[in-house]
Amino acid sequence: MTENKYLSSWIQEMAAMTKPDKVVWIDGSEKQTQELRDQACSTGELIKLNQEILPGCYLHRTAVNDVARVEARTFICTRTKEDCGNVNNWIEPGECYRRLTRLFTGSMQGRTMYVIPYSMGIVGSEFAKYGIELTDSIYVVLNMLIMTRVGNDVIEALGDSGDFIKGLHSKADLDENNRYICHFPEDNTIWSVNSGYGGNVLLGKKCFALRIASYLGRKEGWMAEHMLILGVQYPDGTVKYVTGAFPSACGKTNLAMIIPPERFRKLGYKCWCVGDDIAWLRVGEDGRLWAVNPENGFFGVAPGTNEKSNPNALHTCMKDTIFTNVCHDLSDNTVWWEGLNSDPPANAENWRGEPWDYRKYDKTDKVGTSGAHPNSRFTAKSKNCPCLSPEFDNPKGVPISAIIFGGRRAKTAPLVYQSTSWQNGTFVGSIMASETTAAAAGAVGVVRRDPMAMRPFVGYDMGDYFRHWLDMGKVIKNPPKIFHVNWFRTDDDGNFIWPGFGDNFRVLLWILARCEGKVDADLTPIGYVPKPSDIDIGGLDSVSSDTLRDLLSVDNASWLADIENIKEFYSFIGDRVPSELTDELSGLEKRLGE
Ligand code: GTP
Ligand code: SPV
Ligand code: MN
Repeated sequence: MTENKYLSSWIQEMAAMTKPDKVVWIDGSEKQTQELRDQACSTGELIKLNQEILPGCYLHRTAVNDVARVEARTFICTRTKEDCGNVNNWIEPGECYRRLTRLFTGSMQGRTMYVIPYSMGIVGSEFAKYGIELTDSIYVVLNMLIMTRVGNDVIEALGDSGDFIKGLHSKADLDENNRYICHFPEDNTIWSVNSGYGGNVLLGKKCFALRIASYLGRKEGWMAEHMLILGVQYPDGTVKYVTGAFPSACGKTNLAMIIPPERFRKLGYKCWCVGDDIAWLRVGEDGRLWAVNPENGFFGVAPGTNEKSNPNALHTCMKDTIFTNVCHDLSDNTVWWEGLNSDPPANAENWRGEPWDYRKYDKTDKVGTSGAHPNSRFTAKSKNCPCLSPEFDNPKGVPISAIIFGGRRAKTAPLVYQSTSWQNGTFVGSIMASETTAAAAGAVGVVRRDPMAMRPFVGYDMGDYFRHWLDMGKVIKNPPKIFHVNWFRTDDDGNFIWPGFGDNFRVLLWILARCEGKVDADLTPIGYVPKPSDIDIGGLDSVSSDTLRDLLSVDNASWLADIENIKEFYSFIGDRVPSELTDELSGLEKRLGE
């Protein structure tokens, strides 16, 4: 099927180990894709949904113990432990290959091995990178067909080169005690076994486009980041682009598809989505930072998505979509999730496939009682997004004016603030913290430090990663300005104070005005904070000017309390944390104490 000798000998070797009954090449054609969907429906792997209401849509349920990324089972297998760093899990590569070889041996017996040639980025473009994923899961094939650019043209573009990422995945027996998501950055290799869930198995996404790509980016002088890319169009037609790094399930997809409040729409503002999860960033000939979204689809969080919070996402997933672990409405064979509307289906099956009684829903036990799993997802085509940027297919990407970091912080972080320089902005990213969410296995709602929203996704030592950010700052002549936002501040009863979603546009306007030098700000110990009168809250009844003042306030005491935790985190990362950042930390501590 291929004349590329690197490719054919690797596939032979992997097939000799996993022993599939047959090997099938995925060509990206609609005919083959439909045959696979039909086959998956015949075995129950997919459920065909109501094709009149949801054309091209299917439902999939994962195993009950396999519903999120598993960070504890994710490994970066560099030759030396130092290159992996303390934040990542490490297994010596030889030992890891041996351990996983035992698990992969014969794991595809009685199954088909699918060969998926895919591209991250536009096939044939300067910045595209290619991968081959071998998998025994039709669900993985169908998701990769949406999330990446798949087909024979990838094989053609690859030619006789050995420069591709070798991904091997087997569901094996979904044994969670032997689940491994392993990366070998020095070998361009990813091995994933005993899972069938999203980020663990769609190897183009977090495994390649972040973990392996961040490693390559450092080597080659570019950056792979957990960032959305968004264009803001002004009434005069100019478009400014921003990227945003928020931890998993902290609002990237929502911000990426934002619709400005009506008042701004009437004035002629409009927003465009370039990407919702991953950005590859390079320095352009003009000395600015340019961003490309290497993906071709969205693997978005379903719960909370509705006509009001994110109409663009809702419309995107009304056709050609695979839903994973949502609630199945049996009355009309459609889907439902918490936060879709206030009308839960009476005749339904929950994400586990059991009869579901919405009256027993208990907010304190979402996993146990909800219709949809809190980390249930839709896999939908970028092309179906109503606000997809006209630049989506531009292989050069888009020039970035601002980088926005953010997280879920009930207290401490103000609605928005601006760093004072690239170095200070790198520091702001490095001390990011957020309450954990259902996107990864483990406790939810615990504050943890998550630098640049990349804690689970850096393919090498975190200190070296900070150094790479600082180094990049030296070669970007006109660097983006760096900001931090927090949409999640709560009152004493735990309610969000800021309305969020579309109203976040008001903060974006301040951010872009700062980039253009068009608006003043107050310098505080943490950076520049807006003067309350400069955030346009016109038409926003739920936010009084007092509330806004509160949202923008910097409480020195709670920041000082955070300093100890940051110091502990820096020392956990180890001695590769650049001295520029420890200096920034001392500077912050000193300013807070004055
Ligand atoms: P990953 O796909 O896991 O990387 O997540 P993401 O960063 O794309 O998060 P997403 O946009 O899917 O949002 C996750 C959850 O946060 C959803 O339940 C949203 O409804 C909620 N959310 C998003 N934006 C806001 C906001 O501005 N305010 C509030 N209160 N909630 C928000
Ligand atoms: C995330 O967890 O950040 C996601 C979903 O985007 S996954 O693809 O599972 O990583
Ligand atoms: Mn993500």
